[in-house]
This record gives sequence, structure tokens and C-alpha cells, in this order.
Amino acid sequence: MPLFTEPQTPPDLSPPPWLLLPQGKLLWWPSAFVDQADQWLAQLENDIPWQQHSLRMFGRELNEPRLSCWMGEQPYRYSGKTRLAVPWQPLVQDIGRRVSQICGQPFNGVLLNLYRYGQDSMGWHADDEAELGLNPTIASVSLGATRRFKLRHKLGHHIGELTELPLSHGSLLVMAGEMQHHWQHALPKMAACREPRINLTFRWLSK
Ligand SMILES: O=C(O)CCC(=O)C(=O)O
Ligand SMILES: [Mn+2]
Repeated sequence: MPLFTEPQTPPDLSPPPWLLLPQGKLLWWPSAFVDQADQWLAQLENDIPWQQHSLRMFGRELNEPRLSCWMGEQPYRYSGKTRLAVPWQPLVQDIGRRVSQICGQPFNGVLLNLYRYGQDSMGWHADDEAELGLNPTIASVSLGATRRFKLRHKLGHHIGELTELPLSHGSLLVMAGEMQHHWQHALPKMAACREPRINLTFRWLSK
């Protein structure tokens, strides 16, 4: 028996500080849920009623390049469509409570997204629907394949240096402050990626 054992690295239990950007702030915590991530991914892949939705673009109805599910307490209107809410599932509610504790904010809905492979993606946009309120806190949990999350200031790249974050299995990203007024985000295609990714973006909708 050795008298002394190697010092253990304490688990990373407290959130990192907010990253302050010009006109917005971010909390990026890559290891937030690494211990639970495998189990959450397996369960959500199976248990969520994933739906294919369409988008109206250039006068045509096109399938969104991902599957999704709006879950929570009330309908959500975005991209010109109204999405009825699927009732909370206990696991999703549990994840939401943990995320709320970290952000110090309540959430009453979550958009779950399933990117089946690297060809699934999300174009440039801001989460700026009126019912999200003035400066919404949007909290995003990522599971599965690491994908690139891109950010750009609406006035151009010279405003913000930060343009891309790798969102890995078990990570948490929170966008807050004036972010949705001044910045857009996107999840580009990644041809080489063959693994699925699930993303949960928790939101608060005014009644
Ligand atoms: O998949 C992501 O990380 C982002 C998804 C997103 O921005 C959205 O659904 O509004
Ligand atoms: Mn978004």
C-alpha cells in the first residue's frame, strides 16, 4: 500500500465565468453534464416523438434539415409556424431543472433538435421571437456528435472575435443579455460527421 496516493483532480463542479462579448454574454461549460450525457442521449433518441417539420423558403415548402420536438407548457410560434407543445417528459424536465439552477432562470419550454448526421444543420438566425421577451436567456445542452456552433455579430466580424465554439457531448452553452438583438448563430453542415447529435434549447415564453 503506498503511503501517499496521487492527488485527485477535483471534479469540475462550478460553472465557469460568463464570457462578455460586445452586446451579449455567453456561458460555455464543456463538462457540465459529461457524467449523465451517455444515458441522456440513449434515452432521448428513443423516447422523444421526433417530428419532421417544413420551412417556407423562396415560396416553397422544404423539409427542415433536422428533426425536432417542441416540449413544454404552451405553443411556440417561430419561422411563421405555430408549434403545439408536447407535454413535459420527466427526464427533460429534470435536465431543465438542473440547467435552471445553473443559470438562475426558469424555463417553461424546450426545443429539442435531432441532427441525424453531418448533413443536418441550422442556418443563420437569432432567437428573437416577441414571446421570448426583451433579453432572453437561451440555454442549450448538447449530446452526441460534436458540432461547430457559429456566432456572428450583425454588424460584421470585426465587432466580435469569437466566431465558433465546438459543442461537445454533455456541454452547456447559455446565451444571455442583448445577444439575440445583436448576434446571430448557426450550426453548419459537417460532411465528415456520421454520428447523431441531440440539442435541447431551453427557453422562457411569456404567457
Ligand atoms: O443546435 C444548436 O446548437 C442550435 C439550435 C438553435 O439555434 C435553435 O434551434 O434555435
Ligand atoms: Mn437558435
